[in-house]
Formats: sequence, C-alpha cells, structure tokens
Amino acid sequence: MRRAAPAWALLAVGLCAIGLAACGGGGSSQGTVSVPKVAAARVFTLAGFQPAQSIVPGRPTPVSFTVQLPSGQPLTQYRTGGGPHTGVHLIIVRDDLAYIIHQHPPVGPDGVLRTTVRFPAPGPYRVLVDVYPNLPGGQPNFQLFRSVQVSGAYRPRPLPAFKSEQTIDGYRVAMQGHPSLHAIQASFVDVDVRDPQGRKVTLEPWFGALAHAIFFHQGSLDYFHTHVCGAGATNCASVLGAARVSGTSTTPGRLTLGVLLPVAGTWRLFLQMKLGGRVVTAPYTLQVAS
Ligand SMILES: [Cu+2]
Repeated sequence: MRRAAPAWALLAVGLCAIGLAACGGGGSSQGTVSVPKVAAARVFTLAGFQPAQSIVPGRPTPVSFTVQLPSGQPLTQYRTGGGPHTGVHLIIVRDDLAYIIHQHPPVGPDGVLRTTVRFPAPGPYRVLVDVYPNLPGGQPNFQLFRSVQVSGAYRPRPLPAFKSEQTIDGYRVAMQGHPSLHAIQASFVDVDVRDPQGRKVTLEPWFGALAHAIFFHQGSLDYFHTHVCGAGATNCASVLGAARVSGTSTTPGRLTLGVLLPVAGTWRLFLQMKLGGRVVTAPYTLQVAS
C-alpha cells in the first residue's frame, strides 16, 4: 500500500491533466510566456469531425473524426499494448457535468475513428479526445476538443453536494470519509464497493486498470485522469509534472484511489469500474482547496 508514502516520487498512479505541459496538448494553460510573432504553430487537430450539425437527444448518433498530424496527414499509428494509456479515449461530458460518455473507438483505415454515441439530453457538450500516438520521440499523449450542441431546451443542473455513499445499478459505492484535497498535492481516498447482495466485489480489469478516475473541473472543464492499477499492471501510472500517482486494490471490495489535481475549485469525479460485465460510473463532487 502506497498510502503512507511521503513523497510524490513514491506514488505510482497514472495521471494526465490539462493545463500541464508534461501531458501536452490543449486545455487551459498556466501563466504567460512571450513568444516571437511567427507563423501559426503546426499542431495536431481534430479533422472531419461529425456530426457537424445539431444533434437529437436520445438517438444513436454516428460520430467520426481523424486526428490530423502537423504535416496535415491523418494519424494512423496509435500506441497499443497493456495498460490504460493506449489508443484513443473519447470522453464526452455535458457542460454542467451531469452526464459522461466514455468510449474507445477503433482506429479504421486511413486513421478514421468511428463510433455511435447516444447523447442523453439537450445542451452543450464538450468532446474530449485523449490521444496516445505511437510516434518516435513524440509526447506520450495530448487532448483535442470539440464543442457540440444537442438540440432542445437546456436545463443545466447544479452539481450535487459531495455524497460519500451511492448505489448505482445495485452496486454500493462508498467513499470513506470526506476527503480533504489540495491542488498539486497527492491524496489517497479509500472506496468500498459491494455488489447488490452486499458482498465485496473483486474488480476485473477494464481498459488496463481496475478503475478509472476521470476528473473534470466545473466551469473550465479542465480534465484529469488517474487509475487504480492491478497487481503487476504495466503502463498504468499517470504523470503530473514530476509526480507519478497510482491507486491500488489489494483487498476485495476496497480500492485506494490516487487523487492529484492541478488547480483548486470544484471538480466532478467519475469513478468507472467494470462490475458484473458492465461499466458502472459513480460520480462524486469534490472541493479542492488551493
Ligand atoms: Cu482511464
């Protein structure tokens, strides 16, 4: 158990945040630098994103795009192998963080990624593509964004207060204590998970980790992502600056989540695990002090 580790260097979790240069790509940036006025930077972009028009809620909607290299060519080489930090993650949240969709679309010929998404309700959504390219000497991953509008009357919901215990699809997910969190300080939070019969669950790996913790900052929609790693899991830790953090689960029914967030404020955590053959999402509202 890494809980008692005093230094970030001892923490082993996978984190990737927006706004931190170490993770690369997009998002808000901290601080200001003055740069000479030169031609526009050659950057990765989302190309050919569909649907380009307004979306109907509740209806299966084809979504497709390519990741365009700075050269203008489509990215076709994505990192593969064990661990959660591979391929491409498509994460979609409504701007009020009431809903999350998390998919892993396959890479088709010519680098086109296609999937089908059902947007649950009207409103503005942030589409985040977390890209793990297989490029020599390149950055490990970066994020690209798109905003889409789902038609109908948008009634934003205020985030509910922190609630330690929740029942989702019959599973009881209970965060132990009310975590006291500070920006850029690693914390560990214990979470107990029991099945509908009250038994402690044994987590099965899903996308290279026992659990995925996806964090979005209210308002800015800054993004962060850590994992609970199985024993001997490879390529599972996340990096924030010089820090590496990972969570563990050494006892059935108990997982220890590594939390390391880049900025203060209100964050929504979506804790995702595969239970009984399907993905269960437990949402938490977390206050992070400076
Ligand atoms: Cu993940």
